[in-house]
Amino acid sequence: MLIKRPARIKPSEITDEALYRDRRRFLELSSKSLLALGAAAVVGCDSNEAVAVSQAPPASAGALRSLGALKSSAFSTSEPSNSFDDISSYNNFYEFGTRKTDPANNSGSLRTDPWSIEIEGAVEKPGRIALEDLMKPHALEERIYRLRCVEAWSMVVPWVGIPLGDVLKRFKPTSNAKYVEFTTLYDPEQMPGQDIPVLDWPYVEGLRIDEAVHPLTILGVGLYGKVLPNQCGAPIRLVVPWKYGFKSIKSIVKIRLLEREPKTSWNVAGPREYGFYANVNPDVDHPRWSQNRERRIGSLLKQKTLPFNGYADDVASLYRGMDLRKFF
Ligand SMILES: Nc1nc2c(c(=O)[nH]1)N[C@H]1C(S)=C(S)[C@@H](COP(=O)(O)O)O[C@H]1N2
Ligand SMILES: [Mo]
Repeated sequence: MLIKRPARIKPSEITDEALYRDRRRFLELSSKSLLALGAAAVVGCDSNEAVAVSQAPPASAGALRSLGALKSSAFSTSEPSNSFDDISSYNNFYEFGTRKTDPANNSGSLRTDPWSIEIEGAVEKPGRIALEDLMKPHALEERIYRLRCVEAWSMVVPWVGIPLGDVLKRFKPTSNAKYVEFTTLYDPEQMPGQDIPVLDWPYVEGLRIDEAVHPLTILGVGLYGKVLPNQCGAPIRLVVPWKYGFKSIKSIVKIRLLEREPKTSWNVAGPREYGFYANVNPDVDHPRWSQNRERRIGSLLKQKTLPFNGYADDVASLYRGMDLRKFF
C-alpha cells in the first residue's frame, strides 16, 4: 500500500530512519512526544510569542544578510556543494529538537544579535567580547569543506569563516593552554529542546590546542556568502572538517583554555560510542553501525568514507604515535 507522505520529507530522511536504530534515533522517538507536550503547554498558557516563534518559516538564502568580499582558500574542495536548501533543512541541533527538520522549523526563536563570547581560562587577556569586535580584524574566507556526521551521512558546505587559531592568538594563550573548551548558549526559552534531557545542557565540545590552531579549523559565521541561518549554528560555530560533525559545536558563547581535556557532551552521554577525538575513521566502527561508507545527502549511492574525512595529508601528523582505536 502506498501512503502519501508530506512533500517536505525527503527520501534521504526515510533511508536514514530505516537504516539507523541508534541511540540518537531512540532519543528522537522518545523526545518527539515530549516536545509535542511542551508545545501544547505553551499553547495552554497562552504565550502567543512562543507559538508564533515555533511557526516562523525557515530562512531562505535570499532573506539573509550578505557577507561581502571573501578570500578563497586552497583548503576548499572542488567537489560540488550541497544546495543551500539541503544544508539549511537537514540539521542536527538538538537544542531545537531531534528530528532533522526541527532546527529549521524551531530556531526562529534564537536571538543572535547582540551576541558576545567569553574567553577565559589559560589566557593572558581573558574577557567578554562582542561578536563584531571578535570578527573585525579578520578577513572572511570561503572554505568549502566536507562534513561527515557520525550517523554516516555527509554534505559539502561552502562555509564562510575565520581561522580559529588567528582568533585565539589575540587572547594570548599561556603555556598551560593544552585544550580548548567551547560552550553553546544555554537558554531554554530560546532553545526549547533544552527542556528535554537528551543531553546534559549546555552542549560542550573541545579540541586539543594543536587541533584548535590547525589552519583547517575555523569559526564559521556564514555559508553561501550569507550569514549563517539559525539552524546551522548562528551567529558563530566551530567547523573541524576532519572530525565527526558533533565536534562542530553551534551558537558558541564561551571559549575556555584548559590544561586538562574537557568533558564533552556526546562523550559524556555515550563514552563507548562517541570519543573525545572523533576523527573520521572508516576502520573504527561505531558499536552499532559501520563507519566504512557514507551517504552524501542528495545522492543515491553510498560512497567510501576516507580517513580523516579526506584531510589525512593535512592532519594525520597530529596523531602520530597514537592508537586511533583507543583514542577514537
Ligand atoms: N550546540 C549544538 N551543536 C551541534 C549539534 C547540536 O545538537 N547542538 N549537533 C552536532 C552534529 S551531530 C552535527 S552532524 C553538526 C551538524 O551541523 P549542520 O546541521 O550545520 O549540518 O552540528 C553539530 N553541532
Ligand atoms: Mo552529527
